[in-house]
Amino acid sequence: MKTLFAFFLLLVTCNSVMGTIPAIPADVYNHQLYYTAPATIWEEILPLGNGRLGMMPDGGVDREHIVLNEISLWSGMEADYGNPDASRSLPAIQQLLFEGKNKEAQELMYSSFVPKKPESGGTYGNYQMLADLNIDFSFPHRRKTTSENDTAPVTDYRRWLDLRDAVAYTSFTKEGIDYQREYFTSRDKDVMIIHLTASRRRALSFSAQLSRPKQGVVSMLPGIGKEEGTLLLEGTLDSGKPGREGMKYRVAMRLISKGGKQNISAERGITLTQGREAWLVLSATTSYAASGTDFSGNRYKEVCDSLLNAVTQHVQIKESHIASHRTFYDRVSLTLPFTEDDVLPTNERITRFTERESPALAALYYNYGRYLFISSTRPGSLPPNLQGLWANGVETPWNGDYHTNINIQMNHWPLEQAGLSELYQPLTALIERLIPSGEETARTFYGTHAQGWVLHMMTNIWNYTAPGEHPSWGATNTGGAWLCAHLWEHYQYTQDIEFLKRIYPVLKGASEFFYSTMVREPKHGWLVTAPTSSPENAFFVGNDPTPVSVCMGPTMDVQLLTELYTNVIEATSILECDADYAAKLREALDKFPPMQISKGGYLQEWLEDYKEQDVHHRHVSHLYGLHPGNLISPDATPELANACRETLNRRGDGGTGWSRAWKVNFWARLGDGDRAWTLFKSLLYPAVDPQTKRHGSGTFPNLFCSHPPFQIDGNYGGTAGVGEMLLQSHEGFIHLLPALPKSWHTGNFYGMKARGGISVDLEWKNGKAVKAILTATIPGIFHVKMPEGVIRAKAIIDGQSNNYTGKTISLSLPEKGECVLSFE
Ligand code: FUC
Repeated sequence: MKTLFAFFLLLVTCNSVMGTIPAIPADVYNHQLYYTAPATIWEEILPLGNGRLGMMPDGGVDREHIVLNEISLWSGMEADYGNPDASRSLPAIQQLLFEGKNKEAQELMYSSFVPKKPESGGTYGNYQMLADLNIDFSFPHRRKTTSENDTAPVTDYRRWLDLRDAVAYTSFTKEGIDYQREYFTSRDKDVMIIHLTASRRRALSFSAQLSRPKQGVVSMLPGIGKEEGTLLLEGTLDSGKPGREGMKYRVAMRLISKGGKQNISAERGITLTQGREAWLVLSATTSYAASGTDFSGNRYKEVCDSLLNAVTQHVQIKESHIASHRTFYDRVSLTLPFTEDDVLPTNERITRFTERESPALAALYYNYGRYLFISSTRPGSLPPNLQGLWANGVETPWNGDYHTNINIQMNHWPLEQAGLSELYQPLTALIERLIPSGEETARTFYGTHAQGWVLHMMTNIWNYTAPGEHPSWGATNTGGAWLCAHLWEHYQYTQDIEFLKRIYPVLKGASEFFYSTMVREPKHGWLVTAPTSSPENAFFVGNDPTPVSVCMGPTMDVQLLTELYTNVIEATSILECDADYAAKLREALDKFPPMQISKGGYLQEWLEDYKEQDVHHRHVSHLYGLHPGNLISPDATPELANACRETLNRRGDGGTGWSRAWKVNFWARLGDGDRAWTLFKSLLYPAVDPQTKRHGSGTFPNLFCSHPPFQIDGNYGGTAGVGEMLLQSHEGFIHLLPALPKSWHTGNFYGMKARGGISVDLEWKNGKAVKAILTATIPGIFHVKMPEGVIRAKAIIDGQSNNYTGKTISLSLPEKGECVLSFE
């Protein structure tokens, strides 16, 4: 099936407006980031990762600095945050909310409804970089130089990242000698490899050291017999609790070389003198031992053995690494109109994009998002955190944790559609591990009558589920409900009943929490969450000038819980269980507040038509029902969709990195491709001010999204947005080209997935679909929709040809059945 579009992939998709096509095929630039100088800031560096180990080489000529990461390396420890004051004060807080005294309710929360801190210093911890690897090079001098500093010029410098192969390179020429470095992180062997070559004998000399800003001790394990030794960096992080050890980690590095002389010592690191080809092989592990993952104590001890193993196979490792990466990466392809700007180095391409649009940059961004996802998580690992896998310090912004009021969710938006379904496993496992802690939190914070489990708006690898320490942002208690939407989404895409059976108790437990704790607000008798907040916006009550955040039943909660209850009800009917409970949920759903349109015409964010403190607030939580939720659409609920449009116009097209990415998705769901494209351009706005060098919102030279600072959610949200412009699946329809911007007039994609277990390939020209191939994993009737109105198409299913005409067309496909649709 994929071969159908292989031909198109090789073609340069030329934007005729832009004129001549460079000699190199466009497709290369859909899959490559490149630069003509070493990185000067971290956000210019190319990220590599195997879902657990990460490295970022800056391509420095004399000194190469490589930041290393390991996804489980966290300070802190598991702790009890249960605060008995919380459940005692809950009735009073709710009463104040019933009386419209939100400020007083919030004040009471400050003193009572906050996590109990067991120790000063904090056991919550944070994600930390693993280590710095610095490689200092010395180059042979052809001519006699007068001083050591008299360095010869570097020519033909280039560093690049091949997204298809997941290999990065640096190459340059100095004194007539060509140098090349290649870097990759192998998943199969679980090692990081740097392969260094010089075009002349005895031209490669360097010294490689491992270090860490703190808690790192370097030592060496001598080799046995002829074997070279191993350099180690080890340490123990803070647990945050006096007397308790934190997480331990170990990094190990060895050198293999052809020619030259090796030396190893704890003080100088590993040195090579006058070699020609060398491999630095590194591995690392931590003592994090969460059940069901790979991070066991044994691995910590065995890291040096695994390294030895890899060392003996270093040459073959690259080939198997590329093959295994491609099993993920090659599943999907996207080609969009190309311009001559696309051959520019990536940093210049981003800058040029502010003046002249080039749709192919969206294809690169989409491919990069897929690349980043494959690199930042894998089954058995942890989900990508706020920075994916890549952190360059021991103090990571927002602890580099898992924020659950948008961020970790956005991280997972593109994955199902991009055919990376199994990469849901780390998130699923993380959610399952949270349940015991979430049950505890439900009881301590909400009282003994509280059932099920709850997660507020942030978590970490230590299963934190309590409210955030500041109720103005920490009170949101629908983080778990939102994560349940993801579990359901995975089921919808895969139709995997075994998975549904596994996650049903998680969904049910989340719904039980709300079923047992929601209260009737006095004005209408609606069932609402209380206390809570609409992330992380504030409003004014009456004429009181003090902004408050704590409220009852904000729109986002209503939407999330409508979906949660509906999904649980549907699961009970698929799994034929819990009919009585489903009936109770149905009854409760009837008492939920409706979505309301404010007198200003926009969708109301709160139960009351409060005036918000920040009209341009980055969170647009009340539009959850439009995206990623499925409660609002221009076809099914036109009035609400209009209100969403008003809301978005009022919020504006700016915002932090991830906020812009979300807006791409909103406009795609509203069927406005050009507006989605405008937002995409805003997301791609160069984040580094050329004059001041300060960082704003947009995109860094290495295409990392800038909140600021770097936060990976915007990358994943933007990737999802590109996908949503081309293919959507909700309300029982597969929407082809639902929001195509005018400038994306010609293109193709293959391998994208839609809900219902279906794969879609599509080719379009002049803004109109020409040909599509739908492949079902399970049998079913699939309804296809397109924005043009009436579809006229010939469909060939199992060799049988039929003509279809209609606003939607319904195709019946057998298991693994394929339908080729040719549009008139
Ligand atoms: C949420 C957002 C912030 C930031 C942080 C990590 O709290 O409101 O903008 O993205 O997460």
